[in-house]
Amino acid sequence: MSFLGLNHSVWAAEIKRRIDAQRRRRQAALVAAQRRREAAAAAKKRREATAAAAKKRREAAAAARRRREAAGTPTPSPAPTPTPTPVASPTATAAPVVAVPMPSAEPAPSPTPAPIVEGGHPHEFESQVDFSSNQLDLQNPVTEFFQTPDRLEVLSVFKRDLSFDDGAVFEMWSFESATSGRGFPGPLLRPTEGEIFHAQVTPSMGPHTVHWHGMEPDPRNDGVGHTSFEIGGTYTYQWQAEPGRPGDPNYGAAGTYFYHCHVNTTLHVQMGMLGPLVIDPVVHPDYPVSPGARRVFVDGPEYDIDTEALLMPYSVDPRWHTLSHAAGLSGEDVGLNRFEPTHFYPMGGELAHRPDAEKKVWIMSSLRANVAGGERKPTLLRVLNGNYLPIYLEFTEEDGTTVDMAEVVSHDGRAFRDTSVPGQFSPTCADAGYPLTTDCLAFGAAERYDLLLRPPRAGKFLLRVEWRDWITSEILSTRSIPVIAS
Ligand SMILES: [Cu+2]
Repeated sequence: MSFLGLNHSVWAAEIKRRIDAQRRRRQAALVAAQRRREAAAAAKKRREATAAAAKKRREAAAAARRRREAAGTPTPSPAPTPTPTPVASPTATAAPVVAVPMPSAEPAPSPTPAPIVEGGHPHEFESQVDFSSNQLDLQNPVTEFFQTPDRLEVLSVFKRDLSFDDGAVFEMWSFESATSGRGFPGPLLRPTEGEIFHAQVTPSMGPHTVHWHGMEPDPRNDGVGHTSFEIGGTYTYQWQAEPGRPGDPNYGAAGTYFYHCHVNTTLHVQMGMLGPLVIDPVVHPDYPVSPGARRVFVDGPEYDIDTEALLMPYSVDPRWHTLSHAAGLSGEDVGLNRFEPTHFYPMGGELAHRPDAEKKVWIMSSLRANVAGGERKPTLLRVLNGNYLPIYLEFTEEDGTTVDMAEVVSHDGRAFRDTSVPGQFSPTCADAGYPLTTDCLAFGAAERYDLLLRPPRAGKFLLRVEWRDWITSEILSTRSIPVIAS
């Protein structure tokens, strides 16, 4: 008897060899797991000892300071901490086209930084590692090097049941601004390049953080709970988006981003703690903007402000929406490795016409797009993958025939340019003669793309959104959004 060309006794010996090998591997894995557990326990002990030592050092330093002060020894008096004035006014949320005056056709210079002012308190941490390891939950951290902001947002956190457009109701946690109301996704934040941006965050039901995904400020202001502090009271995040320079791929931050909480991140983001962040470009004299239009980046294409839209595919695993703030953080298994969504939503709509957030959820039911070659500038669609599944988009006729009508102009805040001649002016791909036009787009969690829509004629098209399984690519859900071209 033979099986796959082997006779029976050889095959039986082979099976025994494989079973033995499997048993040895399993045994080795068990031993390795035990060693890992022991090492983790030892590391935890070391961390606790380090934290206790750091706390003692801080207490000793504070006691010494008090003694010095009591003895009247002159100590350098700390500068008073500037208090930010909340600007809960339209200037904080409206996004005017800001024409930044430029003295010449030279590349846009960064604004002259104001003199550095220390935060008004002694440095308590010996190194970045010390800082990262030993201040996990601070109630009211101090903003170091505090500057006067050009734009200030005031954010807090809410929890409420929200009903979606299929009638499903979920407990959601998200951000609200001074003027936004309590809806989902969080309010649009929209600074311009070069502005000093402040977000004064007071998260109720904390601790939480705000991470500025893709902006890369310094660690204190990056809002990653694991490498800096978590906020229980109030903290003012501070950063400045870098101004772009025409033809230079190495400068500029204009584009589509998002912000999200970075505490127990997997859960908190799914619960709704995210919102869109758009950085608008500075206006360069060589690249003025037409009335009613903006540029995607400093020398990028102009688009129509009125029809500019956001599409943020999102999905819900209802089981996750019954979990508590710190579920899974103490080593218990609450199943955050299993994301099994059953509800799928194309969040978003026209940015200039978002309904009152108290109308709860903001879901794209249709999309207006300006016909290619018409008088109006093209429509810009900003896409942001706000869930954990890969997304596939397709533009089609009503009968399903695909239509090349989306020009991809930038990705994750970076312009697509022709950089084939290093050191020379790098035009956009369209200006270099090869616009990146497509009928489809595939993108993963947290990715952003900026698409200029160029429907070939007036009429109705479809934008199909597919949520796919991240391993098998099986289509889990589909939504078709009418695209009305005029
Ligand atoms: Cu959070």
